[in-house]
Amino acid sequence: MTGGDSRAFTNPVLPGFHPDPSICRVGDDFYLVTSSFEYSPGLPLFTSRDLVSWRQIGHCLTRPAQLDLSKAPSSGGLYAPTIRHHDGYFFVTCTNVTGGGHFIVHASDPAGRWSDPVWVDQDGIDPSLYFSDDRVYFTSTTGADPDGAHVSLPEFRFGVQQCEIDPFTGRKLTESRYLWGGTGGKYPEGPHLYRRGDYFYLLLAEGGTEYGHMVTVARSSSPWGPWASCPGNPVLTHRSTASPIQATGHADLVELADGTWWMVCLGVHPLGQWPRHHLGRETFLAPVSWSEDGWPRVGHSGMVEPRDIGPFPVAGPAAEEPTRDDFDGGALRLSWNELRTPTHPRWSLIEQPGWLVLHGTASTLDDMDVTFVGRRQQHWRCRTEARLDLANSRDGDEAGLTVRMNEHHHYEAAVRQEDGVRCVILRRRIGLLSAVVARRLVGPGPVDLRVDAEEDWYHFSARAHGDARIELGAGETAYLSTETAGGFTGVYLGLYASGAGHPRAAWDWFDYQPVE
Ligand code: 6LW
Repeated sequence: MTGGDSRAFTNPVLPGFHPDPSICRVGDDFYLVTSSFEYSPGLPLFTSRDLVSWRQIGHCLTRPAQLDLSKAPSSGGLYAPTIRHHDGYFFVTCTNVTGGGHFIVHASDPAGRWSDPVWVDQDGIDPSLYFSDDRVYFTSTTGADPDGAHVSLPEFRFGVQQCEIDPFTGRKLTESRYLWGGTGGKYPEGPHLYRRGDYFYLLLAEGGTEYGHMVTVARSSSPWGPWASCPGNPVLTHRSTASPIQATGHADLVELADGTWWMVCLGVHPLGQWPRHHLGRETFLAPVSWSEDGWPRVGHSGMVEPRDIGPFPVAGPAAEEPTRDDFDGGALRLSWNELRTPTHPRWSLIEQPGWLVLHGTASTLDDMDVTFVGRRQQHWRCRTEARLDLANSRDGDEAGLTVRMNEHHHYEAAVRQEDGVRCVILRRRIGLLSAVVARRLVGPGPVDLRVDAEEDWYHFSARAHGDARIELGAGETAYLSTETAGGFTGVYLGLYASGAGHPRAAWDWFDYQPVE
């Protein structure tokens, strides 16, 4: 169906942990943001001209004044954002569920400096903005306090609430009013308001972000309702289907210059008969058509296709970044993240030019404030390798290459010193079980640490300069999956350092190579 068409594309359009996509269009350019939880910088920002090839141009939250993740456990921090453009400004609204609740930032150049946040006094998660000619509507869920705990007032109803707002100050211009509760699925969330013709449309996710996820829609002639539910609801769901794509939901719509509409949504592509996924929730693209009586229809049958035909010829993989990062520039590539917001710098690219130097502390990968720099795993099959020089180490010092889902679920190949002896080790942490399952002596000098990932396994190996490769062993991907580890994120491949001796781990290069 898609062969030979230059507009053919493959889903997901943004692979790896990129959930809750939100999109806007400015002229011929599209902009997209996704959630980032406990990772910083916060809210990765992408651009595209074809809706399929996305290039990261920055993050919305890069400064401590904008982002406090110090209290964010895994899957705390930044939940679902919304991006909109109005009158020369980009606006992004989001919720820091463990650091202040809803906020709005703005920028005239999305790749440049974003403002400090202004805070919005409305409960719930998943804020959205709708700009009409003279009013700005701020829409979110209701039913969760800013710390993420559900409120249990007797009169309480889960659903969507809205107020009018000044997006530059965050000041509410009206009281918040309850709008709609969806069609009865659990967790009505991810609301977005749009206008098409005579109607306002309220798009919603329901059913929870797991396998019962769905997208529903209602419409009204007023942004305040009353809301008529679409007779075809849910307009998108993959629940109880044999599709390789599952758990689709949390969507946003964009109207093209020609008046056609497209949807971005999250979804997963699970493995196995008892399904599991470890790459996180990814961003998918689907066409939207409108019925004669003015209701949206998603895809070709209310589903997202693994392959489809986009609106434009697809630019191709030219935008992909090179495989090897030599750490030669003055700044980390945009694909790198830290964990949370360390109070003092933990890494440097200038201390030893051409190397990424990590300064470890006594905190380990089991702790919230470990020294860590990592990137998303975006392909089931990939080879990740990095060259480590851990010089002048003391007993208990360790640095390595980790496959991390959260503090309780991670595997790592590392160089570690114990009793005056240097070893390469493989450790696996799964829940409360933690074990070093391989330990081999290694001499002084740099060591290349490698992870070969395939659908079901991670294979770990190491090689010291001039020596034969040491096979360290393997770990199941299943134990790092969302179904085992829980949470809203996906696996990262990261470099870390830890040890009471405050080790200095210098990394010469890092390779990430998808494998066909
Ligand atoms: C997000 C909610 C959801 O805030 O998961 O799937 C939550 N949808 O809308 C975290 O990503």
